[in-house]
Amino acid sequence: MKKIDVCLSPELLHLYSLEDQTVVIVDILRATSCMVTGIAHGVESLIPVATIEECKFHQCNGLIAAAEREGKKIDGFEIDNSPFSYMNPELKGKTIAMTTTNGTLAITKSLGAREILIGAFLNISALVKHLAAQQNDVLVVCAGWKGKVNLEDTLFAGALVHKLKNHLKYACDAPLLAETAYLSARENIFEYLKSSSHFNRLKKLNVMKDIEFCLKSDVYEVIPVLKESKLVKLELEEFQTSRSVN
Ligand code: 3SL
Repeated sequence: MKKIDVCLSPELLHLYSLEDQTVVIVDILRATSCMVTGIAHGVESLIPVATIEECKFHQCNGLIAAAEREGKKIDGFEIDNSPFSYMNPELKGKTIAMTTTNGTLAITKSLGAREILIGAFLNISALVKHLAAQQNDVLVVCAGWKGKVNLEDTLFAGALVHKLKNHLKYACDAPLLAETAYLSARENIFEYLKSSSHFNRLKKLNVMKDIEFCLKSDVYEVIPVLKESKLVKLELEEFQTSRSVN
């Protein structure tokens, strides 16, 4: 049976071997929720980069650029880190360079993986179908906050582990821990997160509607996948293989 593991912070990635794994990057509030939303609304591709300088470089070469630090848009860039900004019809067919505090960094730190997928509550069922059908072990990489563990990414990892229970066995205690947290939170994840750090950071920035949206399940069926440094929509044939199994 294939295995599932959870890396609770990118700082722990050195403990995992990535090369045979399908890695799912998770930054529920809000980077991976933005990525799923953008691709679902017709953005052609997203180039995730770790630094503001790299993002600026792409912008100077003609791309639209999204840059966030501490939850706020950086001056001089076009897009902030709200999923609603990625619904803009003007972004259809465009490639966007993107840097965020933790989400894009988690992607660049996972680059040795066999496959990199983007996960959020917004696309969780599509992801479960795909992961159940594909052949690799799965590693869920939680973006956390500046190297520390956060609750919302852990809860999502736990949801994924729980929904894949019949297909993947736990590689260590982290999946069990995440699943236990999810099972105690699942009746009302919004309430459960009220005392968490990033919830309160974003509350101060008056983006409660972003939090509410990012916690919705199955709004979209798309799965962004990293291909040649760009996040694009997972092709229909690849996705259909997984859907026929379930
Ligand atoms: O850390 C990140 O990558 C961001 O998602 C943080 S925020 O939600 O924009 O504050």
